[in-house]
Amino acid sequence: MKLITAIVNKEDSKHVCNELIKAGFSVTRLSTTGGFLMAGNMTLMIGTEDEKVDSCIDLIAQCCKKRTEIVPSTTSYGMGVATAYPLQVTVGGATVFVTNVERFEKL
Ligand code: 2BA
Repeated sequence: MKLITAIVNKEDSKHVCNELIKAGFSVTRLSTTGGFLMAGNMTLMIGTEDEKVDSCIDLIAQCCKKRTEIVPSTTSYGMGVATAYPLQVTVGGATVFVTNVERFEKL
């Protein structure tokens, strides 16, 4: 068995969850915050059989779009002189980790 941990954009999370549930996967949704942008995202935990991992990842890929975010950034020239400029960052579709599950119990 594997645990798939997928970090997805908040805007995609409802759609991706609905599709995963329709396809028979069990999903837990956690509200999380990206360390770089400090913006909210969603982390999905999906426990599934090894042979279903690829179809789960394919489904996530179909539902999650890449987005461009503009974040404010600054460059310092020393002596208290700094310039602010917008920085373009590409986020997603999804960041996915697949880990082995040693033991799975429902008690
Ligand atoms: P954030 O940490 O808020 O990162 C948002 C986007 O900012 C990232 O998109 C990436 O394009 C950029 N970024 C992140 N750290 C950067 C850095 N040190 N320098 C320059 N640009 C940087 P994604 O790669 O698609 O990641 C989306 C979210 O997935 C991340 O939000 C974070 O919550 C999570 N994530 C991504 N890689 C991770 C990892 N290796 N471990 C844990 N969480 C990860």
